Amino acid sequence: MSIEEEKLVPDVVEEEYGDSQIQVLEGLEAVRKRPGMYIGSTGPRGLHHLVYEIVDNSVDEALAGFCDHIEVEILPGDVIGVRDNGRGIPVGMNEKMGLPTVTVVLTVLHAGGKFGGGGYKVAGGLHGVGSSVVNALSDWLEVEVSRDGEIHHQRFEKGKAVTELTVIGKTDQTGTYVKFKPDASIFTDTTEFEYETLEKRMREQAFLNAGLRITLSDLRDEDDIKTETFCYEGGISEFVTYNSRGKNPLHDDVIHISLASGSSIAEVALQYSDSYSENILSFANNMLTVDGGTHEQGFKDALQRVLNDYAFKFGLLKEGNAKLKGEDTREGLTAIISVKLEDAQFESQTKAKLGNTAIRTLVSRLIKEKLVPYLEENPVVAKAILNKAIGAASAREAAQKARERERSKKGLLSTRMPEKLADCILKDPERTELYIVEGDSAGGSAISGRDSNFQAILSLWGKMLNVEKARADKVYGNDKLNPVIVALGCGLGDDFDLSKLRYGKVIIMADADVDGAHISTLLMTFFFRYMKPLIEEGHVYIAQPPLFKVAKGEKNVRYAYSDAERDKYIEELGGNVSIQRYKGLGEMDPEQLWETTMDPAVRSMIKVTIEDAQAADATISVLMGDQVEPRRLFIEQNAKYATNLDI
Ligand code: 0R9
Repeated sequence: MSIEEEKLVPDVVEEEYGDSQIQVLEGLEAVRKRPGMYIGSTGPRGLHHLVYEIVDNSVDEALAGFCDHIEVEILPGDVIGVRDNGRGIPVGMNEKMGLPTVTVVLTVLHAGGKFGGGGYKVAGGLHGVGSSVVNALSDWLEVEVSRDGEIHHQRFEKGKAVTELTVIGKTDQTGTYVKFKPDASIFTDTTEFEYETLEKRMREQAFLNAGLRITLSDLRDEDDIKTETFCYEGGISEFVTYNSRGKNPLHDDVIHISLASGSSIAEVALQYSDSYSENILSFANNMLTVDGGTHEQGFKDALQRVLNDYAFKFGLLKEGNAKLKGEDTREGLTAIISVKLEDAQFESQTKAKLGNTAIRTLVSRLIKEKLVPYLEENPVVAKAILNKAIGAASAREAAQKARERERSKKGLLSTRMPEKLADCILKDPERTELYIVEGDSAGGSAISGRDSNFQAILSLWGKMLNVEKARADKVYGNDKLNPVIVALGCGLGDDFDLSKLRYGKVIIMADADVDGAHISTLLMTFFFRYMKPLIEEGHVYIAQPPLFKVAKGEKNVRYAYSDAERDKYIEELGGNVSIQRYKGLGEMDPEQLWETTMDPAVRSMIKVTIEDAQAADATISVLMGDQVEPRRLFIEQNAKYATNLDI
């Protein structure tokens, strides 16, 4: 730090403000000592959380009705800039602290509403408390408040004010701009922001706050500038449409209902499709509640009750018929539940589960008071929904029977491995790998090329069942999937037991063409729906066979995995080379397959990870749709190249 700068730092300030300044420094110290307590982690998740904390403040200003545009920029050096066009954080003196309110907001832990001079109360009501945490965890942070015709500026370093709040210009606008650089000595894993992660959150916030405009820009690489604006007048209705893209809706309109009571409001949007999956996301005060809670449970219970009542009232189910189960009434359902309330109680630190019981009643009333009349006024829609639920109930009963049949046969089958499995010698799943290979000829090459100590090969043939388009009863006992289930050894669905997994790595090896992508996708969908922990725990990989062999004579041979790599090798070898394009795995002899795709020392594989199982659940339908492009994007976004160290 330079001498000039040093003069500006607290010494003087501390004498002047005494106790309050000490309180500030102690607070910041606590955050820097235990960052995890305040932002969950110091990994990538915690890093991105910093942006959410700042943006949440702008969203609160929007909820209060004073702001309609938020701009988020990723600047060179992974600096984040957030701008809103609200009233601007108050700049007047906070008498109690003896500091300007904006300084208090940025330096005092849990400041926010409390120091707002009583004027700060919004439906969200929870936020405005994170700015000081972000400040404490930043190498530096600058704030610019446009208010009362002037632009006020202050700079902080590692949470401490290094300048006074100073007027730096005139303006006819109002708003707040916060720019910060996360402290690399705290975020030791990485300080690099992922555009896609911020994109997902900003889009979500725009859906949850109808009409709010959020612009996200990535300005890090001047040759590859990205910018997107999210603004949805339809709010959560459009969120449902977005999440059910790729599915065939059973009714044209998204059903969108809301009900307010006191200071709380509950809002639900829903649509049924002909798919078999359910995709419900719930939010409390704009925060995703991954583990649900009273709002989600209230919705599910009320939906089940209302659909049963309708079915019996209008004769779709007769006296003596079994009632629809909850899961029957949610087959093919895409829904968003959003509640806003004061004093939200979360059952876990991560705010993943809402606990307020009054919200259960509010959501229940919402369904009863708004969905029942909707169904009665729209009998065609009601019939479509109920036929779906009744169909689901019969399929559930059939699946139950199929499962029981399989279970009773299991005694005979359990030790008999599939015919098409060439097993490995070792039995320790820490070391073993299963290659699932399409087609007998590629399977043959893989069997000859492998290291049979730890590599097992399972060849698949024929048309694989698309589980996205089949109900559970078709999956149990399916002759194409059964060999996979038996070879892995952990069962499926409710009976899935990861501890029984026979191979630590399950590697899908398919041709690098559309058919290959198709079979990989079908298998991933199957794992996702019926063996989710297998993906969640990082056991699923996709092999990466090369696309080209570039050779100069017999000695100089290189394998290229992309066009660019091919061109690089052509140049490196000084031209005049022979180039072979591999159309399929079958064209490689066993040695080549080992050398390029199976040898752990040199191979590269994609590890399939699901950061966000909920989002993937929505995407999997896109993936199984007829278009190739969304599928390619999914694979790109959800699969990460594993380094050779990982594999
Ligand atoms: C770029 C990120 N934006 C913010 O952090 C932000 C905070 C904030 C705010 C108010 C308006 N805009 C904001 N943007 C505000 C203004 C007033 C009352 N309440 C809130 C007002 O003009 O009276 N504040 C969030 C907390 C506080 N302000 C407060 F505690 F200082 F009041």
